[in-house]
Amino acid sequence: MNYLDLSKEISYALRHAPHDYGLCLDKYGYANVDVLISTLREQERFKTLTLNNIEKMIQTSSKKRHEIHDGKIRALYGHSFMGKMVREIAEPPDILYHGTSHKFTKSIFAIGLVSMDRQYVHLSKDVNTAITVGKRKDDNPVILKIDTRQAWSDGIMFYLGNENIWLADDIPAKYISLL
Ligand code: HQG
Repeated sequence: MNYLDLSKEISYALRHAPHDYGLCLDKYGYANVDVLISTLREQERFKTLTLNNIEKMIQTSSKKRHEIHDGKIRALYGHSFMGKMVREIAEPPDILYHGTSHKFTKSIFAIGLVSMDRQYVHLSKDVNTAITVGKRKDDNPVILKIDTRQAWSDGIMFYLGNENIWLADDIPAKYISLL
């Protein structure tokens, strides 16, 4: 079993296209893992898929993207489908970071960070994580620093993603500076 392929497929199903996989997500983003397994088994490359494979894929992945509880599985971040999944509101660290492409910075400093195709803005706990995220878009990404302490005290909401990624509602430009 190729765990990278499995991770990508499960991320796609849970983040962007649950209905295509026969999944109905609850308001926290959880879906029945047995239904997911039986849908994925229809593909030749996943025809021997077991729950154990999925658990191993989650454990060995470089990023914690999914979690399983009581027979249900969800993606921890990255969602795009309509309607907002309920995430746990939490007070963020004083500073968070966002790695992105130089070509977006003008717009970000004009209108702030917006969630674009996803449900939430994604922020990184540390600079290294932000660099990794930004490199998906730009070989030499720009790293933005977010004054989350001020944003939180002004009422902007932040939510738990995983140990490295925080989720947030749109972040106005006044809280954003260049690192
Ligand atoms: C940009 C991956 C212009 C924003 C990563 C970003 C992450 C603006 C892009 C997770 C803008 C959206 C999410 C504005 C925001 N004007 N551009 N006003 N506001 N943007 O991919 O944060 O590997 O939806 O800077 O590692 O890059 O898939 O978000 O570049 O954790 O598990 O709009 O996805 O995780 O891009 O990445 P994305 P992201 P996985």
